[in-house]
Amino acid sequence: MNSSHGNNMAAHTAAAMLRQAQSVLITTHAKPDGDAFGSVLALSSALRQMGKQVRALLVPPVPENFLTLPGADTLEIVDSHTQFPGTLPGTLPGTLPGTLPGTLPGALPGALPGAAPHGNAGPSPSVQPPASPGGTTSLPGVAPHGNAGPARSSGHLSGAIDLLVILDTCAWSQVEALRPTIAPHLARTLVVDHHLSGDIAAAHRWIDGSSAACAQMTAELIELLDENDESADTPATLWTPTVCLALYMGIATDTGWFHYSNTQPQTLELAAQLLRRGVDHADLFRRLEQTERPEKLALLTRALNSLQLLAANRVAVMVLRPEDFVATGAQTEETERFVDVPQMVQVVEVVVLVTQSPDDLSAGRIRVSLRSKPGPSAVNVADLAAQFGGGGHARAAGAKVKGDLTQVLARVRSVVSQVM
Ligand SMILES: [Mn+2]
Repeated sequence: MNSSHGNNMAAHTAAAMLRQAQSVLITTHAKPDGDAFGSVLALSSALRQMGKQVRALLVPPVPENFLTLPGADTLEIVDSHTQFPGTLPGTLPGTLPGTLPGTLPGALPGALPGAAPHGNAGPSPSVQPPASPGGTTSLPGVAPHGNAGPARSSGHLSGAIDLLVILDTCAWSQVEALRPTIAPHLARTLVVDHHLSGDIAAAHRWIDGSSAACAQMTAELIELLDENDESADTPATLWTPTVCLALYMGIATDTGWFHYSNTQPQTLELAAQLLRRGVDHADLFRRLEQTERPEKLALLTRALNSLQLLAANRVAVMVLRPEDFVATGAQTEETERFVDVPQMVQVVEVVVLVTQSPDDLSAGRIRVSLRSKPGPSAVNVADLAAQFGGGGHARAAGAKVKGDLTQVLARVRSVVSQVM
């Protein structure tokens, strides 16, 4: 890990930055998973509760079932086919901790009408954005998603953005669509992440590789913001049903509903706290985990038919080809969790899924997903993924590889068998 990408602050410093910012842009990695989505939803919702102006941007694809969660209609989905402006309008308040320049190069002259005054470190009353006739968004390339009603409070930022927040990733490859928007503003960008590898040289980085989920870190921030929110007349103001459900979504999905090795005492303590605050665990499970289409089951059948056991049955390799997607009508993203299935076999230590959907084919890539079981002889699949130009966690990693499917498959078999 490069020193310019590791942790450089504590939770309370990150919370102080959030507290001082009046308008915040929050995003996460493309194709947000439950942790990314839950973290963005929880933090954006909590900051709005504090009266801040917030835009929360998601880079698609975003699973449809996520969009049924309360508060999801405040999030904006970026149109990745539209070019973003290289800079964000507005001026810097100059009140954030650290050394920030007074004015952004390339910023539009002056703040737009309705911009909140800055320099006030305390909580401010909710700033009403100026009316936007007939439109809900002012940033090109962003549209509110259509199936959960119009975005309520997003897209109305008055023009000045104090702080950019990137959650659950520190890698440019995962926020490529927003790179032109973010890159000029790294001096006022805060990364909150539980992945150790990354290359976004944001000035402010709270990175905790020991945390089970970004949502667990987000909960710590919300706890600190809640404690310090002098505007709160009752305790737990920020712990609304929307915030609690979103945080629970994040920690539950990133821990495989609390069965992965990353599950910590703190994770379960947070889960207990969120249940006490009213989260309906069974309802959330059904919303998130029991909404698949029959086409996915047909694709899983094909994946399992392709399964080969190598290295004395300790390695399971599955492959999905473009024709498997065509024959079943399944979508690229419907391979989610397939790689977990062969782990039900006792002797299987490592599972690899090599996928090339029609989308992958036209993008000229092959996706390699790797999983390993915990234990004294656990294989670090992040190291294996690195051999294919990818990365991830020790137990769950992946890579996108250029080349011919047959050749990549042969190389995967060889690399994985060698470490067993
Ligand atoms: Mn995560």
